[in-house]
Amino acid sequence: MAIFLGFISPTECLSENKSETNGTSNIINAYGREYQSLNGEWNIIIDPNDRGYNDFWKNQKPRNNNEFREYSFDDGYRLNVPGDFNSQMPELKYYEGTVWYGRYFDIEEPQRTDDKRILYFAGVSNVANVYLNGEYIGSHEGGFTPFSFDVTDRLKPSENFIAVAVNNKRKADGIPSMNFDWWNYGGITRDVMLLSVPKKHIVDYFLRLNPNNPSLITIDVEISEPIEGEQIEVSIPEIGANVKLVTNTMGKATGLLNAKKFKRWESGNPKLYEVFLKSRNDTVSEKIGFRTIETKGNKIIMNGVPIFLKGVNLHEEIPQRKGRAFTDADAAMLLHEAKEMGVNFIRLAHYPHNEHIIRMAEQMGLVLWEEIPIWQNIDFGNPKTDSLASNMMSEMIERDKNRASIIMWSVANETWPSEARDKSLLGLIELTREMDNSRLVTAAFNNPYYDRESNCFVLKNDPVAEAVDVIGVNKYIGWYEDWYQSPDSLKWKVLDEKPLIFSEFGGEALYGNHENPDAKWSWSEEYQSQLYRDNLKMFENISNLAGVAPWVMFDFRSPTRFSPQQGFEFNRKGLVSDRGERKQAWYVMKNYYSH
Ligand code: GCB
Repeated sequence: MAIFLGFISPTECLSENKSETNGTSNIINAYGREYQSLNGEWNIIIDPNDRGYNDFWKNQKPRNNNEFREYSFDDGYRLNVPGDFNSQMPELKYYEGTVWYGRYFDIEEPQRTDDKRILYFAGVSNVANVYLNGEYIGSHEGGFTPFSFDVTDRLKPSENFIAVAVNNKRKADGIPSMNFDWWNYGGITRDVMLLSVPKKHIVDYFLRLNPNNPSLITIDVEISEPIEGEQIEVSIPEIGANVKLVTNTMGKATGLLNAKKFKRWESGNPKLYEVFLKSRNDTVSEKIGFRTIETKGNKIIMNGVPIFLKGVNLHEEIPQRKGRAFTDADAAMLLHEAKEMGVNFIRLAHYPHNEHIIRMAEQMGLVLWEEIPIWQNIDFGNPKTDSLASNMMSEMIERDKNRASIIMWSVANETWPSEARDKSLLGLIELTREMDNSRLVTAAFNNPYYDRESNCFVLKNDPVAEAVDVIGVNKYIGWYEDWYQSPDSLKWKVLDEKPLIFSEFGGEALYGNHENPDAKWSWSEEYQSQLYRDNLKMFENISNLAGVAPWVMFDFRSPTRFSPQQGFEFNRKGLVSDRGERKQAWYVMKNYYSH
């Protein structure tokens, strides 16, 4: 008879153990540190009944035939890490539940033998419970931002056993929530690293041009322990600049660096400087760019000059492989295809993308909009959901605040006014500005509406739209909405005192389909490209238009798409097919952007 002891659910496990979580405050620039990669093939156990929370995490000696055990990581399935599980095994295509990942590792001696060892996960979708050598070490919820644990005292020289229970079940109080229009990829989807850092290390820093006086760089630095009086030198050898800062009782220091001689990071001309930060015990360096971003009236101004954002939306999915993107090569494929169309701007939809994409975009001079996965139907007002939203926002800003390419943080996609939503999102906007006053705050709205009397699109009574610096508008005119008037006579007056980005528009087409070109239901390339031409015509009437971003770069997998025209389970609004074929609408946008 099977021994069955009952089990605890992953959610219970998460909340019960939360207080035990000893995740260090997230170290930034993990890739700039000495590390041992824990990527590779991991053993897995698929656990739809959450049986494993009782014991799968215990030390797994390599199988001993005399030992009684009803499960084993050995000799079973294996999955690549990083990588989503849904695209790696046909059995897991639609899976939503727990998968246990387990592996052994010996530790490589770090260069400094008394270093601290930090176990760093760049991203696990969506909830992770982590166990090391038979002990629970912590958990994390949110699939798109990193988390880490100080494991210095828990490691053995060899045969360390790490187990991670990964759960991607959709939840009503989750972010995103029960329904969203992309594949719910689960798994250890990003890099896993064992970092080596000095015991007292530089854990966090933020350098940006001072918005009030852009000939100065404002610097905030934090060391891992609250030591007062520690000196930190920040230098940029290329221009002979340096400054010495001293920490306060919390281990934090602030200062200014003269930035008169700097070349700015510009879209298309992305100057980056190697910046060194040196404390008594630690040195870290990273390439950082400097630019200003602000709004003046209804314009977006970068480095003092108005910029029109020629954009596109991008999911973190490799169309040809039909799975999550996670490598530098993936990033190159996605970004180069976007750049080919002539864009200077990418909206990273609908969640923080991996650092490879963001850093490469920065090197390529592409301007970015980054957002958290608040996507319709969020359980605003639920304290658990609201605190999850704040965590996600903070973790995104923590990780990416030194990236000059990011000019906007977005708090939400397509949410409608209500007391609870307004309170949550206004709170998030405030948090964002507190953490980073050197960027703009935005959100994507689908509630502007056509007012027949004035033949005009308007948006009224939305306090969140009033609060953001830049308003994003998602409208599928010619697709989900019919044209109310001819495109060139349709007017827009949506918060026209501030900049507006048309953050989504488009329609579906199956590459190579030229049948019934005038009919929407045909999914023809002709219909899609005409829809693009019409929208571009309408844009001429939007006085505060500061940028556009078609939905979307590539056809992408979505379980909410059911029609045969779509080839099932694909959103076909891509300008490029899932096999890399450019549709007619791609050329319409290429032409628009070349002027
Ligand atoms: C939207 C959403 C986006 C969807 C898109 C669509 O408004 O923001 O995530 O995929 O529409 O194709 O319907």
